[in-house]
Amino acid sequence: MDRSAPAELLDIAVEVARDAAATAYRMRVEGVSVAATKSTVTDVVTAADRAVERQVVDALRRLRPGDAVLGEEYGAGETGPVAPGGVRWIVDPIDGTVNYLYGIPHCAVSLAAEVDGEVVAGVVRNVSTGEEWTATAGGGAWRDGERLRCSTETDLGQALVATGFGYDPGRRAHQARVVAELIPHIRDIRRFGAAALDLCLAAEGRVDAYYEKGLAAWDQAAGALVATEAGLLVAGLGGLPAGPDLVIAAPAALFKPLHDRLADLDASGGP
Ligand code: LIP
Repeated sequence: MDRSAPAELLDIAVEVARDAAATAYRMRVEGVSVAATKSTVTDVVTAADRAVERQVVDALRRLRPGDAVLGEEYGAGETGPVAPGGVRWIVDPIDGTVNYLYGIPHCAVSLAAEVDGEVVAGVVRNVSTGEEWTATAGGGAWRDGERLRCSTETDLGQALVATGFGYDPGRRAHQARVVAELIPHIRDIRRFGAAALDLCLAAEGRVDAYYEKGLAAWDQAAGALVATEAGLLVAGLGGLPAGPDLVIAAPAALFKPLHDRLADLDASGGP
């Protein structure tokens, strides 16, 4: 089998993510505290974020020497650039770190494999519940062996929409204004706190749609593939791909009405 075949890469991603989630779980039980802050005083990193990413990078080095790795905590510095046709792994060791710190069971290890800029395999594993979402490009989205299909909701006014807020107070204020203007036009908002899991919940219709500004590649790479393979449209505003400006994930019937509302509300704007 081609060593870079999506199925082969997924097997490795799942093996590595399961071990990583077990480490994160054990370290939570042993007690966790803030090790440092990053972009703002509320943007925290714990010793577990670092230890888990270290473990993932070491495992990938062992299993896939020569592949590149981009991680939230150590960036791309550990393995250097990726060669054409090569594989780059994108890892968020603990997505939903604030939830992890507070003991809220909504945080996950997210690991994706990308080839020539396209994510071809991904896994998101909830550290607390053990729920595991997987997908390969063209191979569908799955949770614990069940094939996933997204919501069939067609009326934005009936849609349950998940979203999130950044760590910068000015950005949060802008995002809160967008929510305040959007909420009369939808069923309700949910703020769970981990983009990778939020995209997976949207993938299986536990919410009808999701959007967020300010996500990094590691927050959304694996979850966006799961969402896409479950039938959601995942993109930004104005035909742009999903990215830091905005990620919108919605079924085809809801995408345009949600997109247009968010565009009117300048959801990709602000700090
Ligand atoms: C989190 C995202 C979440 C967002 C938070 C934060 P982290 O990532 O998953 O969607 O609302 O502000 O960015 O920092 O826990 O890896």
